Amino acid sequence: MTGLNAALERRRQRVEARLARLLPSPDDEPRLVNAAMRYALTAPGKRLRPVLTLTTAAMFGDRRMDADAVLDFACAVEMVHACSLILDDLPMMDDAALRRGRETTHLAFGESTAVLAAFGLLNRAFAIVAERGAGLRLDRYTVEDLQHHLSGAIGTAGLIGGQALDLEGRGRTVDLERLEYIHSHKTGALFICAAELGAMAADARRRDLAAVTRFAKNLGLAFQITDDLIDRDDSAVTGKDSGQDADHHTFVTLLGRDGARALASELLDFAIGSLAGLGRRADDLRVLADFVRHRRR
Ligand code: GRG
Repeated sequence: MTGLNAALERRRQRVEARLARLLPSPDDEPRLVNAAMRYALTAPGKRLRPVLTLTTAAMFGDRRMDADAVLDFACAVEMVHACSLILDDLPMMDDAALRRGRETTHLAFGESTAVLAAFGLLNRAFAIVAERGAGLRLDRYTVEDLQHHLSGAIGTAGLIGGQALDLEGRGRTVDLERLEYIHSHKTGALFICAAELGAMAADARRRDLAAVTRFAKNLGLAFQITDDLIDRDDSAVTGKDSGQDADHHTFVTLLGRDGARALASELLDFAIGSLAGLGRRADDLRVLADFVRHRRR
């Protein structure tokens, strides 16, 4: 993918090659749900969140690190993301027709199968963290810490909470503070979790973990703002319906395009600033921040 350096691109490809292998076979029952899980998960996404997991792990991991387990954690994060996309696209939520350049999962498989596939992916993600976490040899964290971070990121203090307030705010006036709250939860929480899982799986020092958390918090919010900026772009490039945000407040409707771009840029500068104590080890994170700054899809 353009904008990633060779190391990041390699990580993206490792995720791409692994994802489908972690799912139940499409030949096994329930075939339709298994097929829908595969359809949603393997659709051509950017894989930014799992790349973030692999990158923070690479920054802190030594020879003892279980690289295969970390890859599976990264894929588990992508499963949670794919689950959230299926649910977000449903008629009772965003009612979207196009995602990642394809029909949304509920249009391809029907709503009930799509909902079951979403929960199938979520459940699989937790199973992977439990299975793979059991083999980690960490001094500073436990497998329960990893599970706790993941469930916290998804719950009412994370994606679910952000989505709930987003839906509540439709058709109403939402101020900037509220919008930041919504998106730092709806979108930001999984970026934070992705970065933290990698750092924890590499047994990073608490101080380094805190720097990574600050980086991911700012990156996640900036990512959402750039998402709002490209919402009206050509769906042939973005792979999703354009103008999907037309009926609700976004950073662009509140700040204008220039204001939104300036805020995204400021957040990305903060994100990069959080890495000051990590030196050259954090260079790949700096590249990821620049990828978000310039992305068109
Ligand atoms: C139970 C996991 C779970 C969630 C329930 C539906 C919901 C609560 C939350 C919705 C979260 C959501 C879909 C936020 C939007 C985040 C966003 C900007 C998505 C687009 O991400 P990209 O551009 O997509 O990384 P690709 O396709 O490249 O992966």
